Amino acid sequence: MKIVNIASVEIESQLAPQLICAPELLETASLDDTIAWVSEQRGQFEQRLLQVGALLFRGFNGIKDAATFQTFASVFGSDFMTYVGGVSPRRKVQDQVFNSTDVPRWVPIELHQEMSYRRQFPDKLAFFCVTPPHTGGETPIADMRRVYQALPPELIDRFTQKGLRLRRRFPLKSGKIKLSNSWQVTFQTDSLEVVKQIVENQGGILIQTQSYLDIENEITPAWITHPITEEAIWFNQAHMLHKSIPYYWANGSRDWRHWAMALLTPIGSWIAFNHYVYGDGSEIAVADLNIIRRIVHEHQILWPWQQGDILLLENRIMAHGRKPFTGKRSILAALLKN
Ligand SMILES: O=C(O)CCC(=O)C(=O)O
Ligand SMILES: [Fe+2]
Repeated sequence: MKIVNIASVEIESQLAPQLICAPELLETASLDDTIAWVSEQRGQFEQRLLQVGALLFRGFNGIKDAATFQTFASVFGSDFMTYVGGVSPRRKVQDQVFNSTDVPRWVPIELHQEMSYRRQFPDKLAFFCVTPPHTGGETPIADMRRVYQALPPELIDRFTQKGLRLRRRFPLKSGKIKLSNSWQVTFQTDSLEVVKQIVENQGGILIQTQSYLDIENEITPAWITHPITEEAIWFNQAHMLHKSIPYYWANGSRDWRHWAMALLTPIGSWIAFNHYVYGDGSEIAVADLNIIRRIVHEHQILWPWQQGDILLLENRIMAHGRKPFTGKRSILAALLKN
């Protein structure tokens, strides 16, 4: 088949996500032809990804399910990453493909870079829209290089000096009320010995008490320098994985469930939590977290999903989240190493 140069591909916006519409001959092409074309252009796509942080592939009709999406995603990475130790509830739907974070539709997911609470995180993410939501349900994105530039320097200093740590608590025995993933699901094992090994290999600490499994993740920096472009990037999830988040959602919300959640937080966050502290164990000021939340919010970009869309993100540069939605919504995800 004829390979079309990327220069002739329609590019509709200079802003992220940069829309890559399939050339006409690819609209009815087979999977093999689609993959051949994308592979041919990979170098140029990668270059753009470093500039804008997000590409949105539209009209690539050869990609129609989890299996074909996995093949597409594999063009952009040397390997896939597992999700062992991740905080989101997600199920595997294909060897290397998961569903996107499975939390109730009224819960907003704050913008974040995937697994930035770990020293090992994916370089890229790919999302595939199987079923778009009826209303809402966008995957907002924000350029975290710009967020870094916009943050007050004194706040950056406070975070830089101590570094950060994610504290996690799991009930030892999962009760009837499921607040979050159990430790068995999170670490994909039934053995506490294996969990201990995983945590300690990553430089974290595991403490087992009578009722709980308390984990302190390894210390991570608040921001990083991009290994290729050398730009500074705000890179942590303290504004999201923190006991103050339900109050932030409730503030100004007309959804009673956000209020209910805030009211239940004192009990819920005793039983299970994901909570960032500074590297030395001291608490982060909520006022600082609210500044970060506001600045991330100011930088978010929204666009509506269409069925068949594939979003490719540079995971260091571009944060992503999820807006509450109505209707059925099915988005698949793959985590990639460069
Ligand atoms: O459902 C989405 O749009 C993205 C949710 C998310 O943060 C994830 O799956 O990593
Ligand atoms: Fe995510």
